[in-house]
Amino acid sequence: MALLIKTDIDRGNAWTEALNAHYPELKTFTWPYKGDPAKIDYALVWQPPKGELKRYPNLKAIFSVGAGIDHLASDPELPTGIPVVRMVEPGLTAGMSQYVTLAVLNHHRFMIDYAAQRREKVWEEIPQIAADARQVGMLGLGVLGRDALDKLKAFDFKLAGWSRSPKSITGVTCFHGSGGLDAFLAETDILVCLLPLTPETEGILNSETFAKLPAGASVVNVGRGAHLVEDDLIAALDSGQLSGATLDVFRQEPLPEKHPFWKHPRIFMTPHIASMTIPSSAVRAVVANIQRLESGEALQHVVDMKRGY
Ligand code: NDP
Ligand code: OXD
Repeated sequence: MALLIKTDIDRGNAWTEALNAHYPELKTFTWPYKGDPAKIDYALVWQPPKGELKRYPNLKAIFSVGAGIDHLASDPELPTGIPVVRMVEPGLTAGMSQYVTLAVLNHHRFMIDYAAQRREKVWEEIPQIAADARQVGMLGLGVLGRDALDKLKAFDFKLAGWSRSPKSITGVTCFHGSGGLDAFLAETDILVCLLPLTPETEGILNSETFAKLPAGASVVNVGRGAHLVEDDLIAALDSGQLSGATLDVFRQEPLPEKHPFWKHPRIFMTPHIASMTIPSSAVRAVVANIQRLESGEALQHVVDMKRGY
């Protein structure tokens, strides 16, 4: 049994070491692979070159190193009929909840304004707003969105969420479908995007969406860069409809040197690090799934490729 590893976010041989330690019977190879493609049973990949995976005729499953699988869905030659498994692992979930909490508190406590004041050497207090007077609205109530909301409960924010199918979550006002979006946005002061990128969700953070938020709301995009219409964000920030944005993901990564986001005073940015899969914890999810498949059980977290997530 052999597994091919292709990941840009591996540090050293972390995946190889973790897999060898947890599953010595599994042979591991790192990409680029020069051996016989027919000998590869599993692929564990992040952003493989388009057309790469079709080279392996005996693949039994494709594991995404990340939670998002848009890097696979966008491959026009992705082999069909082979299960694609997204990453669900405690380290990735914990990292995302940390980042979302940090970003929400940054906006709630006016840190973008204080950073501007600091640049101008201005010493001025901005009146504090009680957390229970603000609503945090989560676009996406999946593994990551739900955990982040759960962690935010500690701060007393009003919490709301929006998903495709109806949900009932204690302490969270739930909305769903296109019919529920406007009511969700109308009360949301800090909007967080944790949606997968699909044809339905692309461009969802646009001027129409921003106009439906209360004036002065802020936006946190940790989903994918293509969820955001970039010019619409700049217009909404410059008009004051939005007071700030935290962006971790971008249409083009790395963000081009001349991109206006770099210098925008009301944008806080990070280079797609909101959360990272940690091989030493994620290895258990991959190994358990391979063992399931090998013993004839159903795989967990298989993506519905028609739905796109
Ligand atoms: P899940 O698949 O668990 O959850 C997706 C959620 O989005 C579900 O609640 C789903 O609704 C909802 N959704 C999907 N399509 C629609 C739609 N058309 N309308 C309304 N709701 C919709 O994903 P995860 O929580 O694991 O991950 C979410 C995304 O976060 C990833 O796809 C990835 O893009 C991003 N991510 C970013 C990282 C970073 O470092 N910046 C790290 C990890 C992930 P329903 O429940 O009804 O199906
Ligand atoms: C992911 C990511 O999808 O890191 O896991 O973006």
